[in-house]
Amino acid sequence: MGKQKYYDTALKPERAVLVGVIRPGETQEETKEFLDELAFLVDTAGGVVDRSFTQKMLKPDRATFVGTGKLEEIAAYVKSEEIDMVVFDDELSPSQLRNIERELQVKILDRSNLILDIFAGRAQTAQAKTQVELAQLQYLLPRLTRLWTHLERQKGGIGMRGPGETQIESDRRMILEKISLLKGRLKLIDKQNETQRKNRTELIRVALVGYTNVGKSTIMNMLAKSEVFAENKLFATLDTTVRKVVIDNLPFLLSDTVGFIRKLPHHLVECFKSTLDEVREADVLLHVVDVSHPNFEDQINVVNETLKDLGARDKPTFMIFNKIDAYVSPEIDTENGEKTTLTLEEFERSWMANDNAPALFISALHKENLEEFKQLLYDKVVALHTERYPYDKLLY
Ligand SMILES: Nc1nc2c(ncn2[C@@H]2O[C@H](COP(=O)(O)OP(=O)(O)OP(=O)(O)O)[C@@H](O)[C@H]2O)c(=O)[nH]1
Ligand SMILES: [Mg+2]
Repeated sequence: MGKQKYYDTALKPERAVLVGVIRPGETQEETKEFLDELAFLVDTAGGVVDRSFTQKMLKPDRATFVGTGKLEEIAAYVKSEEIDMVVFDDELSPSQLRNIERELQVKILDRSNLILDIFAGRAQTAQAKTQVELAQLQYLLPRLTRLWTHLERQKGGIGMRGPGETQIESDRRMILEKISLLKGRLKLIDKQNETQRKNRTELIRVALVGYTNVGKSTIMNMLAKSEVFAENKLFATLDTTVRKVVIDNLPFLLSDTVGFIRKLPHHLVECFKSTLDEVREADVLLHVVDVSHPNFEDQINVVNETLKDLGARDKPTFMIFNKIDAYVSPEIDTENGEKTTLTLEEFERSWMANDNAPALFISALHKENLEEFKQLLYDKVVALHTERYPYDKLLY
């Protein structure tokens, strides 16, 4: 049964329709970016996006997320085009989910659910698996009465990986018991990890942080000459990897962690807090940005907010603008003759002038500005080490 479901999914990708609400003040471009990101999530989960529906609203409808007219339109489309699932760009409340399911009669996923599903497919270590399972059960608990979980159980596919069918069918109490069991297991793993971390406190710790898919693992591999899994999919990395890096005989620890994304389900953030201990306890953060992404400035804000949540916003931070090789030069707007965006040089100048967040522009893929990057790390690590161990003779 377990094998069967992956086989089915691989054979015929599920076709999805996306639904998003356009809030007041949101530009067309922003809406497009948000839905593109949702489409990328569906793609990462193994589905194919057929089309998307949007509706301008002050805020999502309490009962049905979009208006009933729009929902009918979606229902008709889903039926005539034989769509497998409808994916909403926000977390649906249990009652919204029920109402929409009743109307659409097809598998409904929301953004949280989709992210959880991708995480479930990616989790490798006992810690990550336990964290994701815990988040999934917490998400599931208020939403036990779902139509499609019964319909789709035989077929499997997106949204069906993870805790498995038995829990879905079982009553609340069983789920609650499982939640407390998983929490206990996580506490134990945390304790073991804490001991491990304590054993290597003498080295300066640098953490790579940033939005998902910006190139953190690629940078890790470049600096540590390691083989951390990197690919053009969202959330390629779930577990934190720590490597010892040596630049000019100067050793320090570099960690690579899970990427952030807007509207990350809060259960998941909670459950992944211990994975992010490495970030919380780091001496320096390298905030990696994909400068070739049209929305990179929003992504910077999302990362800063998440860092604030983690209590890691005040750490010394370097902004590492990656993928300069793929930066799209601005076009001239034909209407007013103005440039649509800044040139890379203009961006560089404005960021370099900001003393609070020292910045560096690189391409990890083409190893551009790699020497400057290493020098920056070297200087910072030496400074921190000297500050912490004034009498220590370093190897350098
Ligand atoms: N063009 C270009 N692509 C890059 C560069 N650095 C990384 N990439 C590509 O960006 C994609 C994502 O890279 P990863 O290193 O997996 O990114 P990540 O930040 O670790 O992503 P997650 O672990 O999913 O959060 C891969 O396809 C990389 O090859 C770069 O400098 N230029
Ligand atoms: Mg990664």
